[in-house]
Amino acid sequence: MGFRFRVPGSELRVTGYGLRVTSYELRVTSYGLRVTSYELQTFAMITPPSLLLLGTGALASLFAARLAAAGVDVTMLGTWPDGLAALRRDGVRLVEADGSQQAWPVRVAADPAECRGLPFALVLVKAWQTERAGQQLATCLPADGLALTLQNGWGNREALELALGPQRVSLGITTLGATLLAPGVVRVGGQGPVTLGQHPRLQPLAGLLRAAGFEVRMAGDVAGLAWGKLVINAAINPLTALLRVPNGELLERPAIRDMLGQAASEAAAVGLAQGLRLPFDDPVAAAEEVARRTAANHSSMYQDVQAGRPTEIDAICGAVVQAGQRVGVPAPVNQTLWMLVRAAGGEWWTVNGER
Ligand code: KPL
Repeated sequence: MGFRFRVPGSELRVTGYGLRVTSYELRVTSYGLRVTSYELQTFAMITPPSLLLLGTGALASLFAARLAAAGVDVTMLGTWPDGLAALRRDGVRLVEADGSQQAWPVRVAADPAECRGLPFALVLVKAWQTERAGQQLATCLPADGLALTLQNGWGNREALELALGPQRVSLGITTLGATLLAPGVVRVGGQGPVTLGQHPRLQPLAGLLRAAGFEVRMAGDVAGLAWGKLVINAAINPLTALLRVPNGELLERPAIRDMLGQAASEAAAVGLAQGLRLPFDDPVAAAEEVARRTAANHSSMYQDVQAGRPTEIDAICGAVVQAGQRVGVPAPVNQTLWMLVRAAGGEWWTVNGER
């Protein structure tokens, strides 16, 4: 006499494939119950794509949330204890512009050794942390891996290339805005595309970003685009940090709107003098457009000053002034903003980079 049992849940998983027992037959014999036949089925296992994200700040949290929501296995590598603890405990929480919110679990790491083998890394740490990010990636990014920097400021790609080599680094920009409301909790602060430079290893990562709902554009001349983003940041970030106002407020005050324009024009002139092709003809209109599109957002520099953190002013207005000196284009408004933000931000280093 035999009984047939259906056992849909019995699965053995080996990398990439699984083996499932779909049914088996039991017989009662004089020795007791015996399995006399069974049916096996193989199946391909779908492992979710994985991504390493360096940083736990506003933009890093925004990218982590959108990617995790799209089913990407996100690991966030950071150094901020409060941020790491909140992300580990509650996941990353995204607050949409309409106030709706949702949290997604993410993996959290403080040690790059825990992140070995992840093929793609998105670098979203502050510009003054890039050198350390490069060292961390040097210990965990595979030889055929790729790190994409979407950071603010000038010089991030070069700092990463020093640690990883040019084949493992690609550059992109975004004018997306995001505000960190609490550790691990981020509010969307304005829409904007993610523009990526061409790189032979980039397509899978670009695909993940698209799947997560980002508007991804590819560009031939990403250095010009990155300087274009620098123009926007030089115009918006220091003024919002000094006046402690959201981006859109800069357009409401005529004297400040004028200064925003001067900072943008100077930065653009320095870029052009270096032979870069900017993504706009009118830098003032471009900076004002971003301030309008991200009107409610607190710029990253305003958030830094408010939290008493070092700012990215050296890599933004500082980079404009220094490049201007090399090509003989003065940038007095950027020079003033550079010094004022250093003073207002309580930066603990001096003008010469000495403590
Ligand atoms: O990049 C930004 C920043 O805050 O750093 C902008 C685009 C100005 C959005 O706030």
